[in-house]
Amino acid sequence: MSLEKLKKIIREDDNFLISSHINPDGDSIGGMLAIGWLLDKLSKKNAIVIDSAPSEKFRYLSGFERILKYSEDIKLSFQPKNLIVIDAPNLERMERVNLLLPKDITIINIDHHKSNSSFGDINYIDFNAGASTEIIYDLILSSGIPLDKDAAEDIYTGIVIDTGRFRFPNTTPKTFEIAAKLLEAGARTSFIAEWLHHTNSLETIKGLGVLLNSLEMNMDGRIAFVHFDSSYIKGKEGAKMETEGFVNYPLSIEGVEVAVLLQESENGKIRVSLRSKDKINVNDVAGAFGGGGHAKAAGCRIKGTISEAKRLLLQEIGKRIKEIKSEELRMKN
Ligand SMILES: [Mn+2]
Repeated sequence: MSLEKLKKIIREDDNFLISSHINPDGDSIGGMLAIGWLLDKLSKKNAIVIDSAPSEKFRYLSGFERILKYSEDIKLSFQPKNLIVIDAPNLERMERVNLLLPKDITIINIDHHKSNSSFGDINYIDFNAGASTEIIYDLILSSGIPLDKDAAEDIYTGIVIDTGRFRFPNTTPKTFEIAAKLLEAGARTSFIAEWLHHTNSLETIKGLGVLLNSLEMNMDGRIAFVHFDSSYIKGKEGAKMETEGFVNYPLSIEGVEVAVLLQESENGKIRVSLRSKDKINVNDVAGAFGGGGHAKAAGCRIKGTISEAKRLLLQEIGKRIKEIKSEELRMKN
């Protein structure tokens, strides 16, 4: 139903602003670029704007340089009539991009987050999709425009990132079917695997060393905290590292249920990445601080210092760990 509405608006209307959540991941970036690609093919005016700069790791995607970082003096060459938000559970997650929206803008919400609040005028949501780009694949397919290498790589990147390289349970037969079509369409799947997951800069590897040195275990080894101070992030080496995937190292420790990566950012806020093995829903934890994401991967921002953020998170995660522990005790007795 909403697919028909979405197809109609894309075919008949114009002036599309494309955005996603702050700190966009590969699914957000691939998704925004794939939508931009489709709108270009349909000769529609479109611009991609996000609150924070995208990771350079995704610069192999065609059109990467089209992604604009929000600034107060940003000027679009057209007045947006439609907003397409990809991979964001609510509009607040776009942060300052909200300032660009005229009152009467039509909001199109494309997402797969279970926490999505259906905030759009058109909601094209599939909770069973492994990635937002899986949903966009269906949209492109139904538009009749043949996929090329560029669009195929946008979509493939979203899938690879959000399914943890076809590892998470959100990977379905359809995920593999789509991936096969993308490979046929020219996506460089080997290159993407090598580049995204087996290539690191020297600064990244050194940064990982620094991060792992900050490791702190809590609640009998169930929660692992790691953090970066702003002085390291801003420093000569820290500024050049890519932190994507770092949080998976503490998560991989046997017995750990939740891993938390904290990074001091400019505005007095701590950027928090949360990962869970499977017992704790970190989307709920992030939600307690106004953030969101998925049950096993979520993020939020907390005002204050690293240690204040840790204390608050420990309370929030700790009470969930206690529930698991009492459940385990019950099972034993
Ligand atoms: Mn996603």
